[in-house]
Amino acid sequence: MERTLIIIKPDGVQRGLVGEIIRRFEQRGLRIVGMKFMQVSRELAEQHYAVHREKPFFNSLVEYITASPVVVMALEGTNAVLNARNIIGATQPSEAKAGTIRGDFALEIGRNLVHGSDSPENGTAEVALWFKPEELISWQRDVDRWIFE
Ligand code: DAT
Ligand code: MG
Repeated sequence: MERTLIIIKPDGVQRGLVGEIIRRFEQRGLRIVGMKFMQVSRELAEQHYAVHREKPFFNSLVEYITASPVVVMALEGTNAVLNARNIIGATQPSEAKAGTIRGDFALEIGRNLVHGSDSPENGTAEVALWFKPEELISWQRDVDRWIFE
């Protein structure tokens, strides 16, 4: 089943939005297969954002994600990547629709609360970058047959 990596960024943790943010993914039906609270190292941040290395905002992105602890989740489900990104909303919060996490809680692109993988391939790669195999649990929920067809 498709997997996506979700990060509740430092602003989400500092603002006490961890429960609210997890709730939205959980309520939608995505299944948690990994979750941890951690301080991100500069190394990991630079690896995670490697595609943005040449961008003018790269440094502030790394500063932001390493500024304070984050919650990282591996979620699984039908079209997990796309469905999670729809829950998160547009990168630029002023363009994010009401009802999305960014549309409901964020104002600025550099404080946009949540990361979600942008393709199934990156979902797989990012889950592998952030989680050791033994930190991921393959399991079934009793309710799965009422969520997955
Ligand atoms: P997303 O987080 O929606 O996947 P992205 O992968 O294009 O967006 O960029 C990663 C992060 O970099 C994004 O959450 C915020 C920041 N960012 C992107 N474009 C930016 C820009 N033009 N100016 C400042 N920060 C930007
Ligand atoms: Mg992205």
